[in-house]
Amino acid sequence: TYYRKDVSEMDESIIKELSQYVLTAEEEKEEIIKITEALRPELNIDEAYMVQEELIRKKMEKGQKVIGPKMGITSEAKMKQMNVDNPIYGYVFDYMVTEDGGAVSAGNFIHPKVEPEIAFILSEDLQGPGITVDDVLEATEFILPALEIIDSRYENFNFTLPDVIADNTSAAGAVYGTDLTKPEDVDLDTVEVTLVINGEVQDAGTGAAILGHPANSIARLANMLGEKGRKVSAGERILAGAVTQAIPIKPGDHVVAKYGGEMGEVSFKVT
Ligand code: 0L1
Ligand code: MG
Repeated sequence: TYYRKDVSEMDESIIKELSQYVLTAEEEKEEIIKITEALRPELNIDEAYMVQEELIRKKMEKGQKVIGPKMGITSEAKMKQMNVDNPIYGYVFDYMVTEDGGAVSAGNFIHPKVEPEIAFILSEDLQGPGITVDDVLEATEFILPALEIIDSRYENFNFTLPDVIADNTSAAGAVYGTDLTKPEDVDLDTVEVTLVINGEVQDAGTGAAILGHPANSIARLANMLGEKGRKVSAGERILAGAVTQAIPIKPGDHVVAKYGGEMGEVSFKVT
């Protein structure tokens, strides 16, 4: 039955039902009312990650492959807006990825928005607790530009923290740049990133917008996953978080994120 407070008692059938609820919305591109309004008001964060895990399992069962984890709600502004202190994580899958400079079809989404991110590739696995910024930088093989497309499955991006965790943190698309930079060759907290759509600057920020330093976001991820006996793996592309606000995109848009510090740029077109 619904309305159980104890996480360990959340029925397996409810986890399955809630994960199918968000999966169907993604597949049919039909927005849904948030879980905490439509189905389970008391959904908490632990339960929400159980729903996300089941969603990930369902995708893998279909043959879809994880490219890497992503961190969400990593900016001061977003945390304040949602009244939370902790970032969240989800996973980017192969079917979400478009090559740098390629075309993304708006018809694949409900109400997509784009945000420029900083991505990491590690040369060794990291598992918390106790992972620090220095540990992350030491384990980092490359830093790369990335654009993330977020597309909450919920009406008007209207959700609570557990809702968005269950919805795989709105993960919907990713474009990774091809310019790989060594971590010692860029100041990740001061590096400037500008989001340009159709030649017009939409917003700009520095790496510090991501939890003070992008490597701090990866450390938080390794520590959160460590609590579950999981880790961040070498070779995965990891999205650390957004440098600016997310901007809605539509057919005809040409989206470019330009990075300082010789990190290069990354772009895509919307059709
Ligand atoms: O990647 C993100 O920061 C998005 C997390 C989910 C919040 C949203 O959909 O706005
Ligand atoms: Mg993001």
